[in-house]
Amino acid sequence: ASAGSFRGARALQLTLAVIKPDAVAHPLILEALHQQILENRFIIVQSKDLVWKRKDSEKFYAEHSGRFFYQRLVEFMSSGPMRAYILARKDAVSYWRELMGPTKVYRARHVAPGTLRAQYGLTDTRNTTHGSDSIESAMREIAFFFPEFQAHEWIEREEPFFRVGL
Ligand code: IDP
Repeated sequence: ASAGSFRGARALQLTLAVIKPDAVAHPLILEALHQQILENRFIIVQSKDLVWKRKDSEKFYAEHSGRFFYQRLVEFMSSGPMRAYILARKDAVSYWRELMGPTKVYRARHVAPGTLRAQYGLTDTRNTTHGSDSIESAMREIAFFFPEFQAHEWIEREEPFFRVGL
């Protein structure tokens, strides 16, 4: 078979996944979330631990400025270490969003009890994980967290047979 017919290759996609400070603060929860990434057969392209300054938090969540939870959110996201991942998988963007569950933890517990936020989230703000909501957001957010990562180069050099959703 030609390289282009490699099973599943055409649907391989990149996404940004982040384990937020509430979950990184608990080693067992961090480990459980990491295991979920592996068990769901994501390829970990890159990962790193980092701490945001308040201005990073404000910039990343600028679209929410003015919302009632904005101050709480930016303070929380700059309150301690996070772990960020560039993940690759078939339908990575929607698959990770499904796994995380709804934004609001109380709602997640009712409608999607098996999801990461339902299982490990503390509050609507401290909801354990972030995931890009579209391919376009994924590219922007990957660049925000991993400015040195060259998505196009990775696709061409490392995975020449994959057509990542770009
Ligand atoms: P998402 O993280 O599921 O994409 P967004 O609406 O983009 O959801 O919100 C970004 C983050 O802001 C959420 O993950 C959560 O931490 C926080 N947030 C969103 N809505 C609320 C709320 O109603 N109360 C408190 N925090 C919220």
